[in-house]
Amino acid sequence: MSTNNTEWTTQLAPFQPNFSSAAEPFRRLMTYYRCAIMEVETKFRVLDVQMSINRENNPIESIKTRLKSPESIFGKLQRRSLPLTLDAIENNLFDIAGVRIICSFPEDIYSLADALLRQDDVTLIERKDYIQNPKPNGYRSLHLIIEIPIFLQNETRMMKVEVQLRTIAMDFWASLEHKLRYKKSLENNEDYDEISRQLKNCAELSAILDRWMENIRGQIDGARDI
Ligand code: 0O2
Repeated sequence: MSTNNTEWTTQLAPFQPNFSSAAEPFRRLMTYYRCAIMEVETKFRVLDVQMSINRENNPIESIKTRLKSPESIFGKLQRRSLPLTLDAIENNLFDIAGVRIICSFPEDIYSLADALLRQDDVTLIERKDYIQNPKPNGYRSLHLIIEIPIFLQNETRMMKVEVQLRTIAMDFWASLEHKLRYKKSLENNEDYDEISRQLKNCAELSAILDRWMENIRGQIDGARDI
């Protein structure tokens, strides 16, 4: 077994409590991801303040962040038949650090994403536009996997972060759909197809709402410019 395997196996305190004293490398890696989350959150907070100077409101409604739990990391590695090593985590799981940006309007999503990706120290690894191309169930959001440097005491480390950008309506739908999907009784429910159809209808309604609200903003901005 490689050193990394040993490190990883012993990371998982919930699964291997006897080895918890060797959890340090895993904890250190998680701390780096936490630092990366802070860096990305700050970048968005700066953009929010700067973009609000030229208009009368802020493009960002709220920011949520999360660090993937050891149980989820372990489960994802197993599902993908990947070795239980720190290298496997860093090289294959790009959603350990997650930053979710909730915007007022769809066009704010693209303005913010473009502004972020123009920054010298941000590298785009992957972009999935589920707003232009919603998932079959109706899910909408813009997903970016980016790589950014974190500046530590004696080194600079490149870290990957998943950024999800959504409107309030997209977030409202995704949060409820997530809760309903994980209800244990749902999968075997004979109404599953009907429930899925209704959820998709709700997603379409939320998209209409987004476009409508954006039109209203356009009208208000137009009236102000006259
Ligand atoms: P959590 O707890 O939010 O982190 P991958 O995760 O990379 O193996 P995939 O499908 O390639 O799988 O990733 P993708 O499409 O970028 O989506 C990953 C994340 O987007 C999910 O993370 C959710 O946060 C969100 N998401 C994607 N599809 C849906 C959906 O249909 N409904 C809802 N509510 N959220 C979705 P996690 O790890 O599943 O959950």
